[in-house]
Amino acid sequence: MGDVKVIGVTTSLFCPRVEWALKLKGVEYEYIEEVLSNKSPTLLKLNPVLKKVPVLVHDDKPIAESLVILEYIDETWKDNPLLPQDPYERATARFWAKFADEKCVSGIWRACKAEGEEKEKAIQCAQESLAFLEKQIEGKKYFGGEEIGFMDLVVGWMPFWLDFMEEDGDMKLLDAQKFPSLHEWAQNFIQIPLIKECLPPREKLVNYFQVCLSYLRSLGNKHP
Ligand SMILES: N[C@@H](CCC(=O)N[C@@H](CS)C(=O)NCC(=O)O)C(=O)O
Repeated sequence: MGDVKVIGVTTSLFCPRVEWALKLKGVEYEYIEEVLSNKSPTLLKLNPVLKKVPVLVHDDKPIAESLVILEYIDETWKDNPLLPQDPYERATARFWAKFADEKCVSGIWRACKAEGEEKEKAIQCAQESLAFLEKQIEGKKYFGGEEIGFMDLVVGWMPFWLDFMEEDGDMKLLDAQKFPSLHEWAQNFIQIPLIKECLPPREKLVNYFQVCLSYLRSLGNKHP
């Protein structure tokens, strides 16, 4: 198994997916909390290119970018596979994971940040992305079928973090009427004990996005 460490921050949407994957595989690891306002020499050494969390360190070898980390974990520890075996299904799962991180995360942030006239348009745009996820989960327990897989971990932040984003961003995105299957998946996902174990205490996220939004709004159009 070797020595496994995860460098993360509690408030990050991208870090728990790494911990969930390790837990699903039964891999023991040490979690090290980073302070992004004053990045540690360790983080700068382990991820000198992007300087972001999460970073996985396996036997002193660092791996950055959460989707890359998930694939590394899946290839290294074979129990409870995250990606399907069939190459086409694997490619499809990767496509949707990339879509969720690139389109949904940024669309939701944009809707959160938008004010005035732009708000409705940004909400509609974010919901168009969620509609694709709704189609993917329709009629299924998990995105990959009967077991938790790659895509569940990738969008696994939604059931918890989105609540706070909706509140601080003064909007409703994951509407149970519009997205019944995604909403049901979210309700169920968050009840799984292994998933709950890696969620931050609620008080850590209260007003967290409000502070992020004030900062992002102060940047104006410099932030996507
Ligand atoms: N694409 C990256 C995104 C990671 C990311 O944005 N991490 C944030 C925390 S949520 C970070 O480290 N930000 C520090 C910075 O941008 O300087 C991944 O999937 O790992």
